[in-house]
Amino acid sequence: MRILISGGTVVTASGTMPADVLVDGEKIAALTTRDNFAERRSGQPAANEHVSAWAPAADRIIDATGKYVLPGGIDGHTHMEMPFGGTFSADTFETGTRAAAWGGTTTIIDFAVQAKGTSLLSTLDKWHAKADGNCAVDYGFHMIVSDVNDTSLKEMDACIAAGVNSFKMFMAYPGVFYATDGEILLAMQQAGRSGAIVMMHAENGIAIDQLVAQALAAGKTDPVQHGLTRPPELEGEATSRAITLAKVARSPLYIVHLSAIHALAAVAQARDAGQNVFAETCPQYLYLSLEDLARPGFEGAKYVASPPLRPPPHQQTLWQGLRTNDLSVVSTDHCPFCFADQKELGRGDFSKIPNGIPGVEHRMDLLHQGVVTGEISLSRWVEISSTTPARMFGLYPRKGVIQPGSDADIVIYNPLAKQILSVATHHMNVDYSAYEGMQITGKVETTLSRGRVVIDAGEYHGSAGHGQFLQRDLCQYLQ
Ligand code: DUC
Ligand code: ZN
Ligand code: ZN
Repeated sequence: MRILISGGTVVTASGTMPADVLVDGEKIAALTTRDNFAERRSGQPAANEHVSAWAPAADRIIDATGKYVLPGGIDGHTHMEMPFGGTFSADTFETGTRAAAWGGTTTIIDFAVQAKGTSLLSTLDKWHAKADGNCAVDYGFHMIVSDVNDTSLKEMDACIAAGVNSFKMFMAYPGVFYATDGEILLAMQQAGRSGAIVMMHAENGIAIDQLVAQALAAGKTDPVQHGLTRPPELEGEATSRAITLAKVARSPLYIVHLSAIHALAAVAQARDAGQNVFAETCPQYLYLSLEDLARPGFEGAKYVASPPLRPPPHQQTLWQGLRTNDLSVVSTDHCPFCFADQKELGRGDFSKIPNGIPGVEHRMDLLHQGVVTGEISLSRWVEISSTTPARMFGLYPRKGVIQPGSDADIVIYNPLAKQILSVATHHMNVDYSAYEGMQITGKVETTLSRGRVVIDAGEYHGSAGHGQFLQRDLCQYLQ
C-alpha cells in the first residue's frame, strides 16, 4: 500500500516546510519539498514534478492542503489497567491506545508494575499478557521497581535485554511503591552501570503521610486536602534528593510528572551544573490547578493525582521550563478512574481516592494551545511531544521524525479546526473529562500508525493487535 500525503506543511523538531510525503508499506519512503516561494506567492500548493511522478504509483492520495503533517505523538507515561488503591485504571490497552490514536499519539510507553515479593521478569510477562495483541498503536514498557533486592537488581539487566531500560521508582506511597534512599541508590548504581535510566516519582512520601494523618484527624476529608497535604516544597525536596543520589550513583535521572516551581529549580540547577538530569511535565499541570481540586462537593476528586495540581502561578513557570528545555518532554501520566464507582472509593476520606487523571487523547491538542497562545513554537510542540520522547526512550529515528526509513507514524493536523473537549465526545474509557467544555483550536484529522490509516475524517479504522511491542534502545542523550 502506497499513500501520498500531498499539499501539507511538514512540521518536525527542526523546522517546517511545504513538503509531500510518500508512505510505502509501514515506512516513510520519500519526502519532497515543494517550491516554497511559488507556494507563498500563489497561496496554493506548488505544482511539483516529484508529486506528479509519484501520484500514479500511489494507491491513495491524502490531500493535506492547509494542514500540518507531524510525526506521530509519543506519550512516554501512561497507565493502562494499572492496579492502584484497590482498583484498576479504567482504560485497557485496547481502549487506551485507541483513544491515543484519536488524539494523534501513535506510541505509548506504559509502566509494568512490580508487586512486592514478585520478580521483574514475571512482571514483564504479566504486562505483555495484558498488552500484546490488544493495542491499536505501538507500545513499550518502563518497569516500576517496588521491591529492591538482590534478585530484582540482577534482573534489571535482563529487562534491558528485553527492551525495557527505564526503571521508575517512588519516593512517595510508603508501604506500596516507596523505596528508601538506600534502595534508590542501589538501583541507580545498577542502572548507571548498564546505561539505563531511573525515572523518579519525587515527592517526600514519609512527610506527606504525616500531613495526611493530621488532616484526617482534624476531620478534613475533602479532595482539596489531597493537594494541601502534598505541598510543592516536598516535591522540591525529593527532587533535590533524587538528583543528589543520582550524582553519587553516577547515573542519569529522569524526573516524571514535574509539577512545581521548587522541583523545576532543582532540575535547572543540576542541568546547569552539567548533570544528566531530565524532566517531563504533563498537560494537567499546565492547564489545571488546585482550584479544580477545590471544586464544590466531591467534584474535586476528578482532579486527584500525584503530584497534585498546584496553585495557578506554577503553570507559567512550567511553560517557561518547556521553552528553556529544563523540561524536555510532555507526557500525560494518563491514569483514568471513573468518577461514579472508582473516585467514589475516597468519599469521606481523600486519601482513598484513586490517584490519576485521564488525558492520553488530549495531549497533542492541549500542547497545540501553547502554540496558539505563543507559549511555544510549532517545532517545539513536535519536539516535546514526539522527537525528544523518541530520543529519550531509545526509539529515534524509527519514531519521532518524518524522514525516509522512519515508521510511517504520521498525524495530519488541522490547525484551524475548533473542538470542545467533553466526555460526550472523547474515546477514553472514563466517565468524565478533566477538561470538560474547554475550547481547543486544532484537531487531528488523520492518524497513520506504521502506514495504516487508523483515524480519518472522524472515523476509527484501526484494530486491536495492530500495535507492536517496541524493543527500545538506550536513552540517546547519553551516548
Ligand atoms: N500518580 C498518579 O496520579 N497515578 C498513578 C501513579 C502516580 O504516580
Ligand atoms: Zn508517579
Ligand atoms: Zn504515572
